[in-house]
Amino acid sequence: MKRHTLQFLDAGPEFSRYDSAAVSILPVPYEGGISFGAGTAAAPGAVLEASVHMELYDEVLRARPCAMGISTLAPVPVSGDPEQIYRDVQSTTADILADGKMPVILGGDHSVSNGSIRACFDRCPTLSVIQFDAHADLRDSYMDSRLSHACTMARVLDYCSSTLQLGIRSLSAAEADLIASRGLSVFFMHQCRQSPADIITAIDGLSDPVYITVDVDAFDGSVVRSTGTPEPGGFLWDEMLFFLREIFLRRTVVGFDLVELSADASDSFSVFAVTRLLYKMLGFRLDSHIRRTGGTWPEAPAGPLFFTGDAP
Ligand SMILES: [Mn+2]
Repeated sequence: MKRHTLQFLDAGPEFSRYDSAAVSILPVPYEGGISFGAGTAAAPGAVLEASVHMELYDEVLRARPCAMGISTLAPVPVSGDPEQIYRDVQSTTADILADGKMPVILGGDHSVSNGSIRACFDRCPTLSVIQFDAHADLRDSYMDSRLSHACTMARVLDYCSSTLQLGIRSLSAAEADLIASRGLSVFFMHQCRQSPADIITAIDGLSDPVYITVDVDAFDGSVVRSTGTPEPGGFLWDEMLFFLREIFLRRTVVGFDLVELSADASDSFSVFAVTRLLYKMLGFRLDSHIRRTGGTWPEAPAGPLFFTGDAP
């Protein structure tokens, strides 16, 4: 696997070596599927650059999640057509899984999730997909493309029937009809805020393992302002961490992605929020593993089989 010239965090080479890492970050600087604002192609680079300024210690977990080993791969080439990018993301994600590591896809627009979710499903046919997003993304096609960022959950539903959509507050009447007719598990933003216990129940009802796709427009604009198709409302930072923590504790997360950040040189806050979110989620994953296996926090990367106890 080809390494990125930039590595997530500034933890030292022993913490970013592919062979010993538990996690592999795959940047996909692609924005061909977007419809409104540009800038998501620059997001992976901006996150990697911001990450070197981030503290490695997690004050909630009281540990250094970087000890799991986090390797950052060279970006997926994005000069091809959407189908080619889909296949490239799918095959690289499959390779990461085959090496016993958790794939983390760093977009790019939401269309990049198509390939990584499909790869996780092919390896784990009981996969559930949890989406955090302002938008339902249930259109069968958008602007003549079935791989548009507005169609991501429609594509997932082509093959995966276990889904949970959280934070939605923008959808068409046709998407609302689809949710009703298929009985999809969708919690609109106001429901997330009013009935968090219902979401915990829904998480408990999902099959394992779980893939999480986070469109950062799920956040309130006070947390992430720079995103391609912003919507008012959304999760505050602590609300998002609460739900993510519950997911990681209650389910086996096999992979996740962070998409739709729009890099803007005048807004370092949004970039840093996404960078911190990525690291928080990695910490949750390692903490969940340690709790299940009864181990202790590692001092150094423990190798590609680190998740053997609870991964495919
Ligand atoms: Mn969205």
